[in-house]
Amino acid sequence: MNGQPCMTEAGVSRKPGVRRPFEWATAFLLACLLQAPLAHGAKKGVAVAATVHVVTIQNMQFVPAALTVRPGDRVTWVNKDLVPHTASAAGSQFDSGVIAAGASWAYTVKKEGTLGYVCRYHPGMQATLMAQ
Ligand SMILES: [Cu+2]
Repeated sequence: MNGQPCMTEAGVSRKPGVRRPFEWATAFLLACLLQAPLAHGAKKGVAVAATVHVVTIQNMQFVPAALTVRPGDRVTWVNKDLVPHTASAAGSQFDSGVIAAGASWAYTVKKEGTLGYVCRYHPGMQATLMAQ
C-alpha cells in the first residue's frame, strides 16, 4: 500500500516533462524510418548483406582452403608468410598479382560459381572460392 502512491507520484511527475521530447523523437524516428526504406531499398537491392571475408596465407597455405561467399561479398587475402604469394583464379576471373610478405589484397565476388585458385609461385597452394 505504501509503495503505490509513491510509484504513481513518480510516474505523474515524470510524464509531463518527458513526454513531449519523446513525442518529438518518435516523430523524427518515424520520419526517418519512412524515408529510409524508400531511399535505400530501391538503390541497394542485392548488395544489402555483403560480408567481408579474410583468407590468411600462412605456412604456404590458404586458410581456409574452401570459403563459401555470396556475390557482392569482399574477400581479403592477408599474406602472413615471409615470401610473396598470389591468389590467382584458374579461369583468370581474378588475379591478385604479387601479394608481398605482410601485404593483403581484396576482391569483390562478382557472381555465383565455384572458383579454384592457386598461388602462381607455389602451385601446390590450392584453394576454392564458392560463391552461391
Ligand atoms: Cu605462394
